[in-house]
Amino acid sequence: MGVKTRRIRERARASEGRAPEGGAASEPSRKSGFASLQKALMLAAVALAAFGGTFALVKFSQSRGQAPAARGPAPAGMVWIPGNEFIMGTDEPTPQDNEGPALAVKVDPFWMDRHDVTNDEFRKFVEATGYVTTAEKPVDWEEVKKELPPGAPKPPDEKLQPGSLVYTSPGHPVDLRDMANWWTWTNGASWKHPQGPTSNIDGKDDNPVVQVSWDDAVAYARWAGKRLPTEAEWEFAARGGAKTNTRFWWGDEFRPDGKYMCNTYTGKFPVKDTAEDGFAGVSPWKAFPPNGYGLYDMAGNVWQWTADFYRVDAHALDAERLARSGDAYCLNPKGPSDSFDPGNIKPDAVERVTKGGSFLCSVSYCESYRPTARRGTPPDTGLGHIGFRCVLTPPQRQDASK
Ligand SMILES: [Ca+2]
Repeated sequence: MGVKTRRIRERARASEGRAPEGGAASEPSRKSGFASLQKALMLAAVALAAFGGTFALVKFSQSRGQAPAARGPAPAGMVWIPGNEFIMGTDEPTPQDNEGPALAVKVDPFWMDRHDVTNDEFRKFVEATGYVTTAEKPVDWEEVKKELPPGAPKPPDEKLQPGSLVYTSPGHPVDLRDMANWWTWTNGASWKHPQGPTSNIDGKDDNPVVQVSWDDAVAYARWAGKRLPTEAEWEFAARGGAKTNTRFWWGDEFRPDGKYMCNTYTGKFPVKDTAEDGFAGVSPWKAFPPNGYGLYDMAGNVWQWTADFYRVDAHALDAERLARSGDAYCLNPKGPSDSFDPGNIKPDAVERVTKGGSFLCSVSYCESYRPTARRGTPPDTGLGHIGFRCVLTPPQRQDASK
């Protein structure tokens, strides 16, 4: 077991046994009680069915010489991700202590949306189905209570109206451990009004849809006949087929030849976004170069929901299972069967993995536009910097799994 693995496991055990001390989690990843309460002020509609808890291991030799899958014609708006072995996670120093240890993984081929689901695409889904997103529904306190410790006080009624969390710059340096310093519960915020009721998405058809919960993303994917990617599929695709892992998908330099490769927060977070990369906030999907697979925005712009449950120690647990098995890699891992985040008020509250970072990520904060970066977010929580894209399993894989 590596040093990092041991550290994560020790931290997990300590948290399970007693309340974590101040240094238990890496500072940027800790959530204050207030922030967690705000996050919990949304419907706790937890869908556990899709991808929970399975984990497949195979002998290295068993898949050698496997014939490449016949892919058929490309579905509209999707690109072919060939699948292969790769190193998931990293042993390098990272701002948050949840990305290691590095793990040998193999994913099978799949189709992936070329870009995040846009406002225009999500509008078509809503018009076709009449779907109402999480943020557009009143908050059910009886459901929210299930995500909070016993005895948590009921918020005032005005906080239980439809709404979501909106980013607001405090305009001055703040404690980065407390996300409540820049996220504000805003009645009337939704995918149609991402910054609150007076905002809109007019002229932003090509922007990724935001303020969508995991439940909303799953509903869209099912309507589209697709699914959310696993964390492993997402991370493999984010590498763009590069032969070696680098800090960013395009290399180790954040700005090669001075060029911005993705939409991040420029300036000192969260004081002032200087928009040196051209955007303070969400950008349209073609604004920055695609990776080697032709995928746009696999770094920055908006975080992307994945299917997996989030555990801070997920990679460590997988590494231990892999070591016990004696196998060479994990095949198509689908994440843990539950959630664990010691930075939360309720460490076992359900969270799903988000990947890719956003326009709010910066060198001075979380640097989460790296492929290995990961975060846990409650599935009933939409935010102004979280969107999603879908994947599709080729028919021959679907047939093979029957
Ligand atoms: Ca930017």
